[in-house]
Amino acid sequence: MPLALLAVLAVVSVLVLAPRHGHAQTVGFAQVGSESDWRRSFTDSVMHEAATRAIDLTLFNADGDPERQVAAVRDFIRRRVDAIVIAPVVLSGWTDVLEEAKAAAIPVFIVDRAVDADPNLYVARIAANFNLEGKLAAAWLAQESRGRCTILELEGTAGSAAAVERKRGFAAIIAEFPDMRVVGARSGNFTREGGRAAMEALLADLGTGPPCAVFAHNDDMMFGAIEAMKAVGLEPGRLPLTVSVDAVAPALQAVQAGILNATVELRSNIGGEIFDVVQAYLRGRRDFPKWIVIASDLHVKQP
Ligand code: GZL
Repeated sequence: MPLALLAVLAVVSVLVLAPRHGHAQTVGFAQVGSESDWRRSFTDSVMHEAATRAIDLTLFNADGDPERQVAAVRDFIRRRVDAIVIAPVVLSGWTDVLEEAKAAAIPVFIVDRAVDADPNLYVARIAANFNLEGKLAAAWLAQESRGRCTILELEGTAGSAAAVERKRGFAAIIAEFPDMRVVGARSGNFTREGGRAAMEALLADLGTGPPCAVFAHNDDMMFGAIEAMKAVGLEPGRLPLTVSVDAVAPALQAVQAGILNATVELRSNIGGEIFDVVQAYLRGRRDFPKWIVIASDLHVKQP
């Protein structure tokens, strides 16, 4: 191939790959925290994908504090990043800062959880269907218990979309079975320690014999609950039955060991889906669905 043609191709390829404006795309990512195995895997996925795409990513870890998270988004606006990605700790308190981002013409993408705000204030939400996750967990338990079960429920962070919708979906299914009911519920804030403390309190309050089942809004709380159940002589996976959400690697191991009976998968490796949407928007695409759903799947012991 003539040298001149090679030179032209080289120049064209650089121009095509070069980010808009000639500088690396800058993205501010306001993350919930680092409360669970799933969360840490999700952060890793986003950071890895940004590095792969030469995106200049600023990660803010809110450590579960909604006010700090909103303040971080305001800082991203002040710094005029090209795009803002938010995994909101809780549903409430987002309208003002999202309006400020819109006024600054900085696109916002909601990921993982959800906000109670006008959908016109963000480009799209890339997240799983938490309500379906709760329904999948309840449907499995209804089948496993033949529709007769007293249940203890470990709830996630109060006011978070994941906790609200998992609880709502679970309740919708067990309402179809007159002999299934939640006899105790407490928040473990999506952490292992929170799950253990909540389970200790629920077992103490229960007084009577062991519950038929425990439903935890995430695997980390279930791991703590399993510690608490074993400490009082219960055999999680046999009595009580155990079902949770996330399907992190240790949970899949516990499923195969028969200690956790089922876990609903929540994909954490969604950094690629997120930046596909962000970069398509920055290149000019505008026809995104408001909710890009990440699939959820139920995992039980494999033969
Ligand atoms: C759900 C996510 C939840 C996980 C927990 O998308 O927000 O938060 O289920 C994490 O492990 O703490």
